[in-house]
Amino acid sequence: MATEVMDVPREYLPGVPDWSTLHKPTGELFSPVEEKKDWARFRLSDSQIDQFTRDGFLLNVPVLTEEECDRILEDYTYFLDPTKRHPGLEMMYEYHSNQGGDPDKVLMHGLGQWRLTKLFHDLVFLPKVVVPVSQLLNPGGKEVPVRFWHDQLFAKPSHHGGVVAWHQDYSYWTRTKPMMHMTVHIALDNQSVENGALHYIPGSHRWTRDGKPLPVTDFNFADMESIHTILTEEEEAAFKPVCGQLRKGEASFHHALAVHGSYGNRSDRPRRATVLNYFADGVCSDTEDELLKGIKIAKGNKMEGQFFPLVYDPTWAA
Ligand SMILES: O=C(O)CCC(=O)C(=O)O
Repeated sequence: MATEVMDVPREYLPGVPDWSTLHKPTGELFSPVEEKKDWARFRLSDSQIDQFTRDGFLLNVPVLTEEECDRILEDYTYFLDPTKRHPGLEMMYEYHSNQGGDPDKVLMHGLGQWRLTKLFHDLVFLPKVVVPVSQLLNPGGKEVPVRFWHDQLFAKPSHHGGVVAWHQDYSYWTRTKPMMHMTVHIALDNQSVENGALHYIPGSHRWTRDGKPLPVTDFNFADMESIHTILTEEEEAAFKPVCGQLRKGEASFHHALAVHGSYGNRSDRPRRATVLNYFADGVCSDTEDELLKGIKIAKGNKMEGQFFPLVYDPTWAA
């Protein structure tokens, strides 16, 4: 991969910028941090870090205002409204208008929206997100430099949202090593039991098989309880879901092995979320195949370059 310095957006098609070519915020969503000392404002407290270490997730961290969510939801229509498709939609790594395929249980799922709009691009660099990720990737230890892996959209329309089956994120990411990954789930609507909030299993970030994550039990996320076919008796006994109940603009941070999932949307309002996935600088490709659509990095080589920007380095705050 060529140079790391990407400070000019390049066009994908005439007039359609590919925002992945810009490795800093545009300023559209938030004002960039100017002074070293200002990064400290975004740090989590020790008790938040302890909670994450104990449970494998941290809930209800405010990262966006309602107004910022509303602006992002306008961009969201490019993915939900067939009359408003964004030019260059094919830059996305994946786009499923209904991942499970059942027309009565719609789940829109996409990856790669950061390449399409300034707001989704800037979200990747949000200090309220990247500083905590740096802290949580090495809780109790030294903060680490953080790179962006990919983003995701999950939307469930009112009354017939599909489920997202219980899973550990790293089960889908073993093509990158070592496991030093983190997920940030941002609610763009208030989440409740009724509208298909994300749920988490406390302590499940310690569930492995010979040092590896649990195997994937459903690639389409559609069979909610399929994970139970592979759990031990002890894991079954500890399987006590906690509902995130995130408010609009709040985030949850979850460990790459934390089991999480969400039920259908029984309410009369949509449930839309945007998700950011990161890893510690130094994580390498473990495959000669594509890592994401059209993107390859030779096995054993560091994940970096256009698609995996450095989003935070603790030395920026030192
Ligand atoms: O939005 C959902 O229901 C699923 C989200 C998810 O799997 C995640 O945030 O990692």
